Amino acid sequence: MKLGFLGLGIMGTGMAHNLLKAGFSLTVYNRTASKCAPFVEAGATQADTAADVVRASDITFAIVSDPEASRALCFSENGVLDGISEGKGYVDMSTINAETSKEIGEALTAKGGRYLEAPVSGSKKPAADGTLIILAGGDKSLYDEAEKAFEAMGKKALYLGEVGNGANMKLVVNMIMGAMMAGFCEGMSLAEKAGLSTTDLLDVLDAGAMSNPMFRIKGPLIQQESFGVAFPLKHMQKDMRLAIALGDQVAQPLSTCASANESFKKARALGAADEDFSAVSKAIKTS
Ligand code: NA7
Repeated sequence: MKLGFLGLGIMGTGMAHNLLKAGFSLTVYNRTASKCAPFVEAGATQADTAADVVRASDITFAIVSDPEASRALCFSENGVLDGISEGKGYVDMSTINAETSKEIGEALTAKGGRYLEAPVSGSKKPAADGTLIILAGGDKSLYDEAEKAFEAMGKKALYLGEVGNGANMKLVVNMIMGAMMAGFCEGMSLAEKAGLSTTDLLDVLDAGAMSNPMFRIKGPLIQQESFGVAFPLKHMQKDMRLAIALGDQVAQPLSTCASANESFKKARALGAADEDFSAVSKAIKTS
């Protein structure tokens, strides 16, 4: 089976490498073409356009920034829609809203293509380690055919039904994560300002029912204000924004998420958009 991959950012880099490692024949494209070089070195074929990747592949995977990027990749000249034809599969793994996903799916299926949304839970390290959690919605035959590729990229894949369910599940999961991170950073800052040791706080948290890998991994980075970039803050804020819009649609109050979103917006304004989402700490500490 010939696979294609579009979008070689933080996530796409790990995922495409894992497909190559698993022995798949892979054609790659990235808007900034220079990012394809390491993949060509590792055995991939580089294409000039997204349409060329789709033409060369049975199934094409994509993971780009946000709804605007997913739309641009699909609908622009020489985009995915130009390359799609009867039976070909397209799997968009970006975190986007259900409306965008449906719009892309409908356009592709109208030309005989098959569409699956499959956003992933997990950031840079799980992408590199092949331990992502894949949340799929859409064409079941495509899901079944993509299973071996999902196994190379993730530790768990769920088929959640129609297009929109995968997108919405991902927004719910990330909304919880964003609210958790904002609450965690508030606690770290409060402890520090109240004269407590944040190392002691991390010990206490890790010993009890709130123990979790995110606090364990991000805690020391927040202490050192050395955030790195596993999951860009601008993408987290985009997910909070999209989750709040989903809450509006179904009349679900999201007070905690909306409040956390304000901290992420402030962090963007402070210049932390391209830092890790734990850099929301900067906005919280200066409030
Ligand atoms: P990154 O590292 O910011 O990478 C974003 C990728 O999206 C990168 O390949 C970009 O290409 C590509 N991109 C952005 N805008 C466009 C447009 N308009 N057209 C085509 N390609 C585009 O993000 P992550 O890998 O961390 O995250 C990807 C997704 O997973 C995102 O939805 C997260 O929320 C979860 P570039 O290299 O800039 O040319």
